[in-house]
Amino acid sequence: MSNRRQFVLKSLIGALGLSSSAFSCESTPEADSDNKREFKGPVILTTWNHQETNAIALNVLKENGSVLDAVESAIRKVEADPNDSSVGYGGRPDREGVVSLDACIMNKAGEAGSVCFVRDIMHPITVARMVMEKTPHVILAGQGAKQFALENGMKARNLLTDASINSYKEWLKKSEYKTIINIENHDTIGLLAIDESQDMAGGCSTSGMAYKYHGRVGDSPIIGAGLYVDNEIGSATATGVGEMVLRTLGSFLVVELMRGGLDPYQACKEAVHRIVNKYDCKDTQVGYVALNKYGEAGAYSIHPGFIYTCSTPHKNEVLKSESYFK
Ligand code: SD4
Repeated sequence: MSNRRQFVLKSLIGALGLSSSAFSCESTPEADSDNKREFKGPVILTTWNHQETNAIALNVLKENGSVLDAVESAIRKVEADPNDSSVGYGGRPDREGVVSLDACIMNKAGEAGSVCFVRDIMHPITVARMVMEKTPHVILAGQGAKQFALENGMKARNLLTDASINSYKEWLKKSEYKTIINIENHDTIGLLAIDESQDMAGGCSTSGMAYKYHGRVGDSPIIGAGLYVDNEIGSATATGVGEMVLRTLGSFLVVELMRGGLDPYQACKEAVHRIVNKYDCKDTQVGYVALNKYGEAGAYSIHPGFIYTCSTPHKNEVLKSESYFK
C-alpha cells in the first residue's frame, strides 16, 4: 500500500462520527495504485454540514435532472431555510440591519452567472442562473440585480426573521465587527456536483459576513474566488473570510493546481498555504473543498473546525477537514 493510501486510512481510523481525509467518498478511485482512475458515479460536495441539501441534489440527478438543476435546487432549499443564518432568508444583516445576498453558479460549459449585494430576493442562486442564461453578462449587482429578478418573475420579500433581528439588536450593543472562526461563517453553501456522465457544475450562496459594511461584497459571487468549475479538470469552492479568498483568487487557484497534477486535497492545502504564508490568519478561517474530474474529493482549512459534506448515492458523510493550524 502506498504512503498516500496509508495516510488516508489512518485519517479515517479513530474518527468519532466525523472522519478526516482527502478521499473518503464512495466514488473515490484508486488514484495512485495504477494509471486507471475509475469514476464510480455522481458526487455532491458541500461546505459545512449539508447532508439534506446533498440528498436533494442527488435526487435531482436520480430523476434525470441536469447537474446544473441539481446545484440550483439544492441551494434553493438552503436559501429558503430561516434557520440557516448565513444564507438567504434568515441570513444575518449588515451593520445597517440590511440583508444583502451574494451568489454565483457555473455550468459544464464554463458559463457563469452571479449576483451580488442583492436585497429582498430569497433565491439569488436562481437569479445568478438567469443572469448566466438570459443575459450577455456574468454579474449583476444591487438594485439592478433586484430589478432583473423582479422582471423575471421573482417576488420581493423581507429576508429578516425574528431571530436575525434579535441577534442584530444584540450586536448593536457593542457594534463591533470581528471575524469569529467557524462561528459567523457557518452554513454558507458552496456546492460542487459531478453527474453520471462526469459533467460538473457548482454554485455558491451566502448573506456574507455578518454585520459587514453596507455594500460589502465577498468572495462568494466572484467567479474564481468563491467558486470555479472547469469541466475538463474539476471544481472548487470556498467558505470563511471572503477577503482572503478574494486576495488570492482561491477557487481558481485550486482548480489550476489540480490542472497541474495535484489531487483535490493537495490543491486545497496549497491554496490555504498561499494565504497563511502572506497574511496574519490568527482569527481568520478559510475552508476550501474541491472535486476533480474523477469524482475525488478533498478539503483543507486554515483552522480546525471546518467540516464538509461528501455524498454519493451510497454515502452521505460529514467529514472533518484537515487544517494548517492544529
Ligand atoms: C463571505 N465567504 O462573504 C463568505 C462568508 C462565508 O460562511 O463563507 N460564510 O466572505
